[in-house]
Amino acid sequence: MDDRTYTADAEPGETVTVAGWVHEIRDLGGIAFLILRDSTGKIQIKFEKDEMDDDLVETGLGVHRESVVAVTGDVEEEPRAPTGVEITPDSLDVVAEADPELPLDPSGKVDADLSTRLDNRTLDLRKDETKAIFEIRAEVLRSVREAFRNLDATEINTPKIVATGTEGGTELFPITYFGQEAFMNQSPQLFKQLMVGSGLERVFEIGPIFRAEEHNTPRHLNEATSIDFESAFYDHTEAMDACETIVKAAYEGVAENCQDALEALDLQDEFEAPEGDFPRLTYEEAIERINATGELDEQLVWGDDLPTEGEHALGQDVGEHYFITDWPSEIKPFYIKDHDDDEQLSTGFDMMHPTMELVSGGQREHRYDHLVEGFEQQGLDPEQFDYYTKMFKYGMPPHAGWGLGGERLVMTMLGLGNIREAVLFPRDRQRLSP
Ligand code: AMO
Repeated sequence: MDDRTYTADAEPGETVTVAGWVHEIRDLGGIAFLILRDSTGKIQIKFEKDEMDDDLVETGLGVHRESVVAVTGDVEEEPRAPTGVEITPDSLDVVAEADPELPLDPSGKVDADLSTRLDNRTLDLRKDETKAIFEIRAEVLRSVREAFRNLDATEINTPKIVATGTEGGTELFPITYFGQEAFMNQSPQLFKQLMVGSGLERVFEIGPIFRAEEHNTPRHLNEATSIDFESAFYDHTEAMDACETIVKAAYEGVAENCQDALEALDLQDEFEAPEGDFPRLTYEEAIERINATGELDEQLVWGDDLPTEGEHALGQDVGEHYFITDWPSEIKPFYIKDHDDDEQLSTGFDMMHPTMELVSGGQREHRYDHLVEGFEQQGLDPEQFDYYTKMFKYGMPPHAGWGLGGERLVMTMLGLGNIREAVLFPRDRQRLSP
């Protein structure tokens, strides 16, 4: 049973047992301090060498940094201690001794490169700044879930082992499934669409997506967390409204509930939840504005996908979250619906942070004949997707939705230089373990 007192709860006048990691030992001669750290903070343990049991002093001051210890003693007020209180120990147990050779320094005094940190995440997460990222990530997911519930969306979980891909054939991870070829799912796209025709109507999912892309960049992962939304009877503009609501809710949750974590990252002054409506630019306006910046060597023409430098130039120009709407149909996937009055133009949209794309979405093609035609045009065999298309024959309402990259949301919110900072154990070209 965990009957210890958290360091943050130790009050003067009490006798407590605290337990945690040895953060630091400061030996000043006649007096020495052991700084003990737990998930709530740090507390000073005082050793007055001449007045205390020799064994206790020897054990307490001889223990290696990052060992786990349990200390019982009286809590006293001490204005000079970092937290204003200290403990005079009656007993100290070394619960788990740490090797003196640490692969990285959790006190943060010695910097470690990202690769060393990722190889030793347990130690890395003893640092306040690293821990703060994951506390904020958890709050993002919590507040997003709450905001989805406020939109009357039901949380779903869909298979990650699938028979076919949806987001382009080259980015699939094949696996063997009882002697049959299968794949890790790239997106819950088709499953979430099937749910809008069910009695659930409006759904969301937070789960892993797998992309076998070759990119080894600071903003791509091979396993990412997708925050997906889909709603019956929504068009693309209503889906964009929902997207804005969810992203703002994530920021607001962090602003309200993560002050300590923001301080650990030194972001308490600059962190701001976006206000006002996100501007909505058409694709055509976007390429005109990118061309006008003069940042690209070659001018973009209608039908081009936006290169990364183009996204950056436009992001700097716009300076806040924004949408790009009305993309050319030919560069959006088969499931995105075209505008009724112009087949060249799709209802697909992207939502952008000034530095990168966060979301793709759109209204979906819900008419059976058009959908099957779309598969054929993209060179996909509609037969293979029969489980999906056939449900469009039994009453599939118009619908729209989107997918938001969870790690990109955290990365852009905190200004992290590398998406891997926002993942406990990232999967990329080099990393399959830990
Ligand atoms: P898309 O492929 O654009 O759309 O993915 C949606 C969002 O997911 C994030 N994302 C990634 N993040 C990190 N590493 C990756 N390799 C990666 N790939 C994607 C991005 C991206 O904007 N089915 C559609 C969504 C929909 O229409 O509902 C889809 O998957 O932030």
